[in-house]
Amino acid sequence: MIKTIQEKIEAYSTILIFRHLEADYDALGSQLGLKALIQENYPGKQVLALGQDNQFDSLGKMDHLQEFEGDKTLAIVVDVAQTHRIDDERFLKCQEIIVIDHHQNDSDCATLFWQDKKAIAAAEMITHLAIKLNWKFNSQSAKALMMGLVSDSGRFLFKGTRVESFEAAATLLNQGLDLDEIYQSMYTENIEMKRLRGYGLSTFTLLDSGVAYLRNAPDIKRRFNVSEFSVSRGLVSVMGQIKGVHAWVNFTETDEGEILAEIRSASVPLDDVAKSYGGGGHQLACGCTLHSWPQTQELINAIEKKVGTHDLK
Ligand SMILES: [Mn+2]
Repeated sequence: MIKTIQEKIEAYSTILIFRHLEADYDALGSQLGLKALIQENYPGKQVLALGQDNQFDSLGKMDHLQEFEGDKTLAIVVDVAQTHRIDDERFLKCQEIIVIDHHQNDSDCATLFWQDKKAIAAAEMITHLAIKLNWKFNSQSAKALMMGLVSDSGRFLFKGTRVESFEAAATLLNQGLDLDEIYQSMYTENIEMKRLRGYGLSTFTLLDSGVAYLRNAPDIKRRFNVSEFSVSRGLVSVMGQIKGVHAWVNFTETDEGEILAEIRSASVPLDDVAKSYGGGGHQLACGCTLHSWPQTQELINAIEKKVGTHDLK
């Protein structure tokens, strides 16, 4: 697989790299890390990272492409495998589409699919790809990949962190990274975000089944002066790592009236529940989009049922 990926990269002079919507550190770290790796190791190639501009400026900026001839172009999609979740649909026009992903979902668009469901981060996969191909790292690729690895592993805390995660981290740290600077840039929050977490922590509901949830109306983001992404992704973690909480869901209504459900679990796999609502992700960290508040109750019921079949302390 890795050799085939190398051959494809060598065969094309233009390579476009894509990642998922609602970019996070792993999506961007994998995307921009891979871009920097290819540029460093194949200097003649045109390599662009596409997708919406975002707030993660510390990782680097997105490229903008007006015209391109898809028939001579290789697309590499990282940290996502399904068309509807990929930011910028121009990958569909490319001659070949390599997908590199660690989520549970199958791919509906890959011409070459490298999936490793056990990898803690797509950045872990790309770091090992580079190690196996003897590619040179530079400070840019190492920093981007490290941020992806650190973020998706929850600072090497999440279940699924493995020997390969630390091997990847060791290789990246050997490039002379300033780990303190990386952690400061990733984990120093503004006061609005801290206040939002305080709100979430003091208001979430915990059911007798050990399932916890939060329901966030659209005005929460305005009340705390934060983004919708901050409410949806930032508040889910406040219900985690609490004794007796086996699974937890953060529901966030958008201005368009859809409800984003971020689902987490301590040990019981819940990705099948997310998939049954058109979503997906990982076994213990997944999500889906719902269309009404009654559906949130259905989802909670489904999770309670799944959790109830397991013997938990
Ligand atoms: Mn990821």
